[in-house]
Amino acid sequence: MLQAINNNSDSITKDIQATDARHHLHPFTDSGALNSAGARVITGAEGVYLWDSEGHKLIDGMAGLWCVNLGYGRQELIDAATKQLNELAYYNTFFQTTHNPAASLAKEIASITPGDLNHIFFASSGSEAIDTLIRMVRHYWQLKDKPYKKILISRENAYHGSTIGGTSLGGMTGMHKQGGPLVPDIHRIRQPYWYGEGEDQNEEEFGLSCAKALEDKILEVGPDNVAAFVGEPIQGAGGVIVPPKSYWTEIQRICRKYDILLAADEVICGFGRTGNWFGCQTFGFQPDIMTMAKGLSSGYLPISAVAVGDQIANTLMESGSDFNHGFTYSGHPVAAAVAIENIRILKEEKVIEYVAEDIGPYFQSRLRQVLGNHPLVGHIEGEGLVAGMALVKDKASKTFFEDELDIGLICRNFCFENGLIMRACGSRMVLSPPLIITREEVDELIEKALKCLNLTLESVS
Ligand code: PXG
Repeated sequence: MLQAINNNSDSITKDIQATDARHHLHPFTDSGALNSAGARVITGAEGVYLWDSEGHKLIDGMAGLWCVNLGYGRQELIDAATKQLNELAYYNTFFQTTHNPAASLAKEIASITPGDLNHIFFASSGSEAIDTLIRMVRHYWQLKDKPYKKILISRENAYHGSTIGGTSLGGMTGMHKQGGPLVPDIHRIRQPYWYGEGEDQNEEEFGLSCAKALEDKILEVGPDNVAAFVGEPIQGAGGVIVPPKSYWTEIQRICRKYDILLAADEVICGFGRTGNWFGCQTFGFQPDIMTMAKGLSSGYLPISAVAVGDQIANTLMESGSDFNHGFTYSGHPVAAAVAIENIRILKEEKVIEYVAEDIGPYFQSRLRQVLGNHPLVGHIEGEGLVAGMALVKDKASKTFFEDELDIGLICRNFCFENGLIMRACGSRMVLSPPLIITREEVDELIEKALKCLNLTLESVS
């Protein structure tokens, strides 16, 4: 009987893989290589666990793709979507129309964002939110009669999505090489990666010198030409790079000094990931505009938003003209209804407080206790429930592995084989589990990570 079930699941897996290989092009993937290996087929999920078609159970150390903040299978989110689908499955927010989910979600977001980010523009993905931000800040300066202020400054190794705007704003060289030319008038400065690039400076000095790179860049291109600086409070896809404490407040000071808008890309850091509603609160700065996505709906439906401060929004509203920008699904009622319910649960269950006071500190300290002394782990950094680990060849001399070895990929493959999803960003391993993870589940996750680091070490020794 068991044999029959296994044979059956084997053939179902093979069928899905074959169909996938024939017709499905995967994101950020070498499709030829994947098609010959066959994709893993995910079939179900509950809480912090996933199951695949071969019956393997995996603990999801990445909350999907940094987004399933409330974990899988939350009935309230499913019910919110079902109810809204029955009432009004779709209507747009163009042409002088609105609906309760879009209006109510805008109010909710305005109530949790810091400062005067009181006006919300909706889209469906982080990339669309970033493209909206690029167009909106440039348009803002045009309305202010300063059309020459159009340069955006971001950082090397930043990730801001993969539309042409997101790719251009981001600092991923592998992406820049494909599908260009990129959007003009975007400049990048160095990233605040102290462990990898800080050399002899102490952390706080290094933070200030990375912020100084912004001032140098502004002076190089001319302050009158710069529209905005954009950054992730913690770089996510870049490998979870946590800036020194001195960094963001100095960046803010420089932006204010030169009349440059400060934009936070909160697509990963938003909605509790770092122990506050937004990453900018963890680092003590106030953006003029911010993007959010992922955790806004815990990934249950695609929705993103740009929260716009009074200064920019009032200029748009007083311009007497249309902002010619928007998407069919801007403010989609079903996605908005799920996001409203998601925020309600985050508030009612005090999930942000749980990350800040309980599970975040537990996760960070267990990571360091259990993995900190591992010979492969050069450094661990993180805040709340997000962390990155640098894998190194030699800890004492801080020697990194050769890129060709792809140590991160070796480790990630051991993780998959051993029931753990841990992402590799180059040679950095990153974790970003659902915010509802328990202490026991954190222990399990870190035990599995230790086992996989040991296997990785054995395989390269
Ligand atoms: N900004 C940031 C900071 C992000 O992390 C985006 C924008 C774009 O969001 P969309 O929804 O358009 O994907 C992101 C997305 C990875 C990975 O491999 C990270 C993201 C997306 C896909 C893969 O870590 N972040």
